[in-house]
Amino acid sequence: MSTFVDRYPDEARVVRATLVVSFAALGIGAFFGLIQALHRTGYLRIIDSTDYYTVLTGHGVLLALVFTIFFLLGLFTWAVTRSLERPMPNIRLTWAWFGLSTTGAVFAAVAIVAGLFPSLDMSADVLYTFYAPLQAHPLFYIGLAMFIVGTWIAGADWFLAYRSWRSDNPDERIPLQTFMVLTTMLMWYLSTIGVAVSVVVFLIPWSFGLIETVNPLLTRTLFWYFGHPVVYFWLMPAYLMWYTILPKLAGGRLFSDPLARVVFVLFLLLSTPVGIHHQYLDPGIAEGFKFIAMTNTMFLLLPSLLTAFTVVASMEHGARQRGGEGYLSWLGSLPWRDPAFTGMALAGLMFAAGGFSGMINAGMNINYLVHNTLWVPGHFHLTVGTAVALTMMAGSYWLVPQLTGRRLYSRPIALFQVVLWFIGMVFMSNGMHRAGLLGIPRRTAEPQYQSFDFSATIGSVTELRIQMAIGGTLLFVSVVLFLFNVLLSAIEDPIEMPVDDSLPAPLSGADGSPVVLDNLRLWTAIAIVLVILAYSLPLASIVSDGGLFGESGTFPVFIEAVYWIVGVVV
Ligand code: HEM
Ligand SMILES: [Cu+2]
Repeated sequence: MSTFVDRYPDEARVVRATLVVSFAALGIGAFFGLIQALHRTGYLRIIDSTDYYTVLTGHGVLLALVFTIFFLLGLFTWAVTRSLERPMPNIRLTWAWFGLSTTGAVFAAVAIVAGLFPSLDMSADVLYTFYAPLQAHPLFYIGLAMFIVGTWIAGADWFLAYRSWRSDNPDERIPLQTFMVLTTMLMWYLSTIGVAVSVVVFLIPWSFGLIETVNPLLTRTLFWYFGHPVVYFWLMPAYLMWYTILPKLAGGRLFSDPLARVVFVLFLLLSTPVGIHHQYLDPGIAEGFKFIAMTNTMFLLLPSLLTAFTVVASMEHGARQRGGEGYLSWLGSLPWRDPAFTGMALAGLMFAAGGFSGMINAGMNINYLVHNTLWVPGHFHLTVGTAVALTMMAGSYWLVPQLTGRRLYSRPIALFQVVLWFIGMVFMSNGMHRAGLLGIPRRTAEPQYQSFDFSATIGSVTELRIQMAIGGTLLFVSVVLFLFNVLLSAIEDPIEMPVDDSLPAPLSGADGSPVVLDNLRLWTAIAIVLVILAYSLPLASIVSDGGLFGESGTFPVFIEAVYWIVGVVV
């Protein structure tokens, strides 16, 4: 028996490198998170309030973009290699995308952190959403552009691996993990076009002073065109682990391979045409377009509910294999002492809660109540901050041994760590959600307005602040434990078989399902049509109102694009 690192030493090296970058970003980003949580609740202030935006930008970019996406780059490389059972076609290309995206991420991080040192005359306090009118140093945008191009090349690398596998296996179904990687990347190519245009055509020339103005609404819309699908770019690696690793850890097998494929195809089709649901309060977009975005968003519930069903069914199957019985008492037969299992299961549980607050965000009228309040970070610390981040940490406890050939330093500490994250997040996100309902704003160093009282119907604002501060502190401690455990694992002595890395076949395999599911060209074509339907009119309207490079329009707007297009046609 051999493990991944023995079979694919070159690939294992790249995956380890991506994880090092990912975890470094996690450590620094979590430290920034702790500073914020203590600063805005007023318990400990080690920075000036004027530096809050710098720290917040560092937190958002390092965690939501660098930590998650580098983990994805490593995980997908591992998944493609092991599921196609062949090395990457050209390991130099693999290192090339690693180098490019790492350099880009470092550039962006340097531009942000430089903001803390006034003598450096460089800053990027533009938050992880980085749209105009906030402006960053060119290095920040250039770094982002390199990072994104790096992910494009990584996708090309995986498609090349697939192509060479396909020429040897013309009639086989695409292995499930590779199928997940390819559909995710197709979605990524489609959606990153928006942010790439925004950064390269508008923000970079603007930050260099080559153009005077930009149309802020246009850069916002191009950002959110990408900003919703990026959510699935965070989630898909977690889904990949829930579908293909979690059932095995639970002691069973994936319930249905075809259902998993359907879910990934649905995400490819539905994630991009909904981004306008982040812009319900933008005055320059007509209500009708917002309404369409809301309807499309509700369809996205379907793949999420299918996932909940499939993953829970697979866990139940595992529990019954281990002797579990009864309607619910099978839950007790799950391997709760395994940190990888427990971390992922708790992450999934939190995701359900995040799904509920997400539905509230998605509703056009309820959104007006919670928009730009602390409710919103409360929501996404459940989704990306727990469903994704905790799954990645938990998954590492199973992955890192295969990538290093060494056993995990401490399972009890690992178990404690994942539970600590769960508890910390219960506190912090409960505090944030409720604070949001009181109207306490997000992205604010000092939300304690003069002569203004936030009054709670249950509990008190002080109680919410304490919850956020305690929760944030527990989360930071959890990250520190995680990093130490992984670091110490890397210097253990190598052993023959550090972890059981085999993955059992699904209960219901791909063979019985329609071949059309594997027709990636067809799904991509439909996805493109849906994007054109959802975005051509709003974009035409935004440009005709405000100009490509900005000029003041008239607000509020009605569906002028319709008149505009009718005018062109007639
Ligand atoms: C140690 C763990 C963490 C702590 C203590 C923490 C704390 C916070 C706090 C207090 C805020 C709100 C700041 C404000 O609006 O004024 C925030 C925002 C945010 N957090 Fe975290 N967080 C943690 C982990 C994470 C993780 C793991 C992710 C994503 C993977 C994440 C992503 C974000 C993002 C995207 C924002 C919004 C930034 C913005 O508004 O531009 N956080 N965090
Ligand atoms: Cu969204």
